[in-house]
Amino acid sequence: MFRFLTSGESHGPGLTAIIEGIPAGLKLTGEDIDIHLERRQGGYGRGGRMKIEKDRVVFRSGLRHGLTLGSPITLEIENKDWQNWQVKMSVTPVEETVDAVTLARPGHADFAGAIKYGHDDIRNVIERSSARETAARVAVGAVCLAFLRQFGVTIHSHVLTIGPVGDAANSAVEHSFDEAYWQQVEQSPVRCGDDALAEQMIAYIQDSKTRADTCGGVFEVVTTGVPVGLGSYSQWDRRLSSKIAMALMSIPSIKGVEIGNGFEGSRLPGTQVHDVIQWHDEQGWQHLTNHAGGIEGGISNSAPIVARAAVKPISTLAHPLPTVDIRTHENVSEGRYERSDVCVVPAAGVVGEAMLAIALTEAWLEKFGGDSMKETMTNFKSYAPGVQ
Ligand code: EPS
Repeated sequence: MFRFLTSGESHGPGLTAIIEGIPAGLKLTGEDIDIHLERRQGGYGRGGRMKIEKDRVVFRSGLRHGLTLGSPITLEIENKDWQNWQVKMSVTPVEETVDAVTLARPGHADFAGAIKYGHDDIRNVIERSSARETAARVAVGAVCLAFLRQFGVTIHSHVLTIGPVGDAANSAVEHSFDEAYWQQVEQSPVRCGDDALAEQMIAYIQDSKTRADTCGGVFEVVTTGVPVGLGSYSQWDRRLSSKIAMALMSIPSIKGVEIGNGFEGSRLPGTQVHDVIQWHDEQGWQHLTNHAGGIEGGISNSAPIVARAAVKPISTLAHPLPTVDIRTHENVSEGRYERSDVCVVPAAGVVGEAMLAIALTEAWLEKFGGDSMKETMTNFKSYAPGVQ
């Protein structure tokens, strides 16, 4: 069974993840993880914090001489900003007076979190609900990606819209196997493969900043190399589509998820939505189109898996909305601002890749099992030829 937990506060000493269930014998290096940590830190529209952090992984367990042992893998990422927060975030009582945060930011976890846990200082909520935690998930996802790569799986993401700029229905499904396209995405500050559109997106982020506002958008994740047969229709929670939807929906700020042509498909007649199946002597089974996003009946069908997620605008606003003081219950016309990002959609796409890698690894190990990479590979190879 594959599972993981993360821990850590945004301005505490660091983030930790413990992964269980990755088979023994997988080759893993710090660079496999760091490259994705760096990608997550980038993207036009990030705030001051990313100038402080330089996320790098430290392995604390589960590896020996560069190979996984089959034991729990512990990953740590340091918060460099901790240096500036040692009093405010001390785990032991401090003599200094630390101002409490009492104004709840609309749209953040501040209000519901404070009421739920009985906190009268919203700092106690902010620290764990912060999207800083996604750095740990990207590290876990990078381990999963290293695992999936052994079987020929690729995972890419790109940004389709920022605010009103772009078209969320403009899928990159035709670029699924086009490495040049994905390299172009990596070069773009907004992770968009269309240069003209990327310029408009950047201008919109700049404009949002000038207006002291924030902006959201839609990213898409595209996966190739997944064979027919991951997931199952036999129970609701075994559907691959359920696992992917949950994985993407768990990313902070995500308010919508669709697989394949999702919401657009609901407006079209069935004859224009379903993908015709054919047999080709050379390529084997093939769907002529991929509106289903690679999943039918909750099972992967070997076509690229395509999922999109809607990211709401960041809720920390330089021009704060009216809110309430959770201690005094006083309604105030303007809430509180603290340093934040203007747009995180490009970074969220990188987190989306990680969450897809996590969902697929869970489904992969459910299907193929194995305590060692050798065993998992043998199981995979004995199955794969039968379905090509
Ligand atoms: C975040 C607020 C900002 C972001 C942070 C998420 O942090 P800070 O309050 O330190 O300026 O930079 O994102 C990260 C730290 C990160 O690594 O992505 C929030 O409130 O969610």
